[in-house]
Amino acid sequence: MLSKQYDIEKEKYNHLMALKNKKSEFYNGVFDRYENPVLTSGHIPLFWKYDLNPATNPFFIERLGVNAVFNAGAIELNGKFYVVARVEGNDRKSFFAVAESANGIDGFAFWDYPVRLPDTCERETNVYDMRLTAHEDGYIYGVFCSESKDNSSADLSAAVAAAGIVRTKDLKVWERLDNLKTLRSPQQRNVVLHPEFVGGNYAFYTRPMDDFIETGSGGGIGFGLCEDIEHAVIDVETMTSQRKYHTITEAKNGAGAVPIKTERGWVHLAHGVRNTAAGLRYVLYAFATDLNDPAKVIAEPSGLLLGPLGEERIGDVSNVVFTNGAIVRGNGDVYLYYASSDTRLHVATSTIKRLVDYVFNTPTDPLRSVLCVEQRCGLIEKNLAFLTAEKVERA
Ligand code: M1P
Repeated sequence: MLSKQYDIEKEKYNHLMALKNKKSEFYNGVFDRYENPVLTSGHIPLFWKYDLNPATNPFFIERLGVNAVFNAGAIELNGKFYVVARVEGNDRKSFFAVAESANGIDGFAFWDYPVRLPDTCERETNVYDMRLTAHEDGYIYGVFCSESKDNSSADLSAAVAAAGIVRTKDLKVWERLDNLKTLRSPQQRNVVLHPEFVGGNYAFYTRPMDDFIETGSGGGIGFGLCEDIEHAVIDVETMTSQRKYHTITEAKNGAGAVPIKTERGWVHLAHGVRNTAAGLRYVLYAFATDLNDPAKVIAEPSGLLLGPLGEERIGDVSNVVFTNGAIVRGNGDVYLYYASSDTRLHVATSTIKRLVDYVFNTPTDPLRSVLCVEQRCGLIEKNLAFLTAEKVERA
């Protein structure tokens, strides 16, 4: 017979699953935030964590706990919203799990089993942050970080990050392809496959790194082409969105969701990292690239688009928001899935029209305080004149 505690824990789980999400009071005109996260460790089915048989688990002890559910790739299939979340066990190893929802803002339920990735890389210790690209070749590709121990270093924590590639048609059967090789960059993380062929080639956004943590000479988000997706090799990586001194991308940046195609250009939602006395701060930002040349930046709004707010600031790695997935519906609605502080997953909703307005009409960063003041004074002057004129009209 099931333990009484099972009923208590099941009740808590059911309550969480039934929670309706509401827009929060946050306003910036670009996107809406929601009161509740869409996925947390509490959304993990009990049968993933407990041995439910009292004969082998008399104290109803959690045998395989889950620490966090966060960074998720996202895709719409047959009208339903799917995320492939990063689930981190209490053992610190991450894996992927599919959760689905009818409306994209609440009711996300995990499938019975996590994703069983084909085990083709013997040294791979950890996998995380899958970006899902519905490519024009007909496959859904999952590009993720494949992490292995760096045996060439005496440092126990030294690791090597590479981009693993899988493909599927249904999120159930996954075919593993060769990891991406970038001939000029020793490490890669935050790699995203572009959804269309570029000059007949597969195109990747990369993030060249000298080291596992530091990007070093890696100047920002790279872009490279390869002919063969099954054995993907990139030689030259050109720079798209570059890191800049005293901006939100100073320490590093990385591609996030798959770029969104709009009439004006590809809209990119990425993350930028700066260093502070309290550690690294991760925020989301946006930029646009040319429709015919997806590496060429054509609009760069100043500063952050979405930063950690309230409880989002706190977690396993505090002061972090991170995205690796968005869903764009046929009607132009955008569902941006972002995680906070490497702990839980949220949604923010917007529309293509609003994102395009934000990306193309937000002033760029003039990069110096004195110029930022001028920029702001220009806005104030314009508004005060407008308010004066309005008053006259209303009188
Ligand atoms: O801990 C914050 C994020 O750190 C990494 O991002 P980046 O490679 O840009 O530093 C990733 O490991 C990501 O999963 C994590 O959320």
